[in-house]
Amino acid sequence: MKKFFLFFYCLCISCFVFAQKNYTPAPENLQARQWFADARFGLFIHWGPFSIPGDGEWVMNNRNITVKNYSRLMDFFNPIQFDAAKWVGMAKDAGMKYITLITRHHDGFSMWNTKYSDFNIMNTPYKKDIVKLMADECHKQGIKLYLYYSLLDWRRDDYSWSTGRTGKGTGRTVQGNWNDYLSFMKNQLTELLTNYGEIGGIWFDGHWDQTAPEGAADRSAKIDWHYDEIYGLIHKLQPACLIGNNHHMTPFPGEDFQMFEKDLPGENKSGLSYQEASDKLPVETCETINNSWGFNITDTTYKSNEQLLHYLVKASGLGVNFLLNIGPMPNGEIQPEFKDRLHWMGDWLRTYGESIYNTNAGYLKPQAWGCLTQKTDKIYVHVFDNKRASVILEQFPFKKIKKAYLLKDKTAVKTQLKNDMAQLFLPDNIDEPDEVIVLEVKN
Ligand code: JFZ
Repeated sequence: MKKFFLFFYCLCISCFVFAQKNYTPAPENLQARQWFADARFGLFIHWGPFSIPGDGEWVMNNRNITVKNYSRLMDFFNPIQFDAAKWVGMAKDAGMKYITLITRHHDGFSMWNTKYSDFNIMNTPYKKDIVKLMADECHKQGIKLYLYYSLLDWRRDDYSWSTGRTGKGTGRTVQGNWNDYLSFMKNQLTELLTNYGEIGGIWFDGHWDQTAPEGAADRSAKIDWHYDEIYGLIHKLQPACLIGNNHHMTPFPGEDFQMFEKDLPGENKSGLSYQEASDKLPVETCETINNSWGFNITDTTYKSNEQLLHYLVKASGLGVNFLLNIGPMPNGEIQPEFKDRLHWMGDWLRTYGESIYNTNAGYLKPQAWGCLTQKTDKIYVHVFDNKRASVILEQFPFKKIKKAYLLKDKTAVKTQLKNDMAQLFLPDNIDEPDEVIVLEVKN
C-alpha cells in the first residue's frame, strides 16, 4: 500500500511540479478563453517542406530520412502560389473564426524568420516569412491566429532524442545538452510572441515523445520540459495568449485550453484519447478531411460534407470546438477536395450558424438521431436522421416550450411536453443533413 502511494505521489509530482505553479490567468486571458469557447470552428494548417514528398508530415521519421538528406527539401520549398489573403478568406468563407498554423513541426523546419535556426523559410528560394504573411492577413481580415509549435525535434542533437520514442532513424549520433534545447525553444517562442502582433494561442505538440504510449499506467515524462518557464514566458509576453498542449492527459497547471485529437471527448476511436474532458477549460478537438494532416498525394479517403458537418455539430453538442485540418500542396495551393468541403460548411453555417456559434453543450449528450446545442432560452435540436417521424427529449429541463420551428424557414413544428418528456413531431419533408429545430423555452 505504501509503495502504491509513493508511486502515485511520484506520478503526480512528475506531471505537475514542472508546470506553471500557482498560475492565475490574467483577466484578458479569461476573456480570451470565453472568446475561444464561443468560436466553435477553426482551420488547422499542416504545411511546410514536409509537404513536398506528398507523404504526410511524418515522412522524415517514417522513411528514416537523415538530417543531411532531409535538409535538401529547404532548397526546393518554393510555394509560389501561396496567397495568405486567399487562405484567410477561405477560412472566413467556411465560417471559421480562427486559424492554427504549423510554425515548426517535428521535422524542425521554422516557417518564420528566426535567428535561432538556419533551417527556416528565409533560406528557401521563397525567402518570405510565412508566419508574418499569415499573421498580417489574419489581423487584417479579423480572424485569430494560433500557432502550432512542436516540442519534439527530429533534427537537433540537443533535443533529448535518446530518451524519445520517435525520430531515431535520422542519423543523430551525439546527444547534446537539454538546457540548450530549452533555451532554443524559449528564444523561438519569444520571437513568435514578439514580432507577429496578437497571437491567440500556442498549440504545443510532442510531449508524448517522452512518455510511455497512451493507455500506459505511468505516463510521466522521461525528461523535465520546464513548462513552468515556458508557460510563464508565454503568459508574460502575451497574457491573453492561450496555451494548449496535445499531451493527451488532464491539463497541466498553466494551460488555458484542452485538446483532443481525432476524437470527440468521451469517444476514444483513435486510441489517443483516454483523458477526460475538462469542465473548467475550453476544449477543442481536431480532425483531418482525409486521413492525413500534411499533404498526402495518395490519400483520397475524403470524409463527406455530411460527416464533417456532423462532427462539428456533435462537437458543439458537447460544448467543444472543432479544428478542421487541411494539408496544402507544396506549391501553396489547396486541393479542390478540401476547398469544396470548406465552402460547403460555410454555406451551411450561413443558414444555421446561430445554432453553433456562442452556444453551450446540450443538456443531453449526442444521440444516434442527432444532438442538442443550447442558449439561455433556446434549445437547438439537430436532427441528423431525416427519416424519423419524431424525436423524444427525456428529462426536459424547462417547464414550457413557447415556440418550436425549423431554423431554416420558421416552419412551425408540433411539440408535446408531458411528464418532463418533450416530443417533437417532424414535418415529413425534412431533407437536410442536419435539420435544426429551434425550441424557445421558459422555466
Ligand atoms: C500529433 C502530430 O504528431 C501529428 O503530426 C499532427 O500534427 C497531430 C495534430 O498531432 O499527433 C500525434 C500525437 C501523439 C502521437 C502521435 C501523433 N503519439 O502519441 O504517438
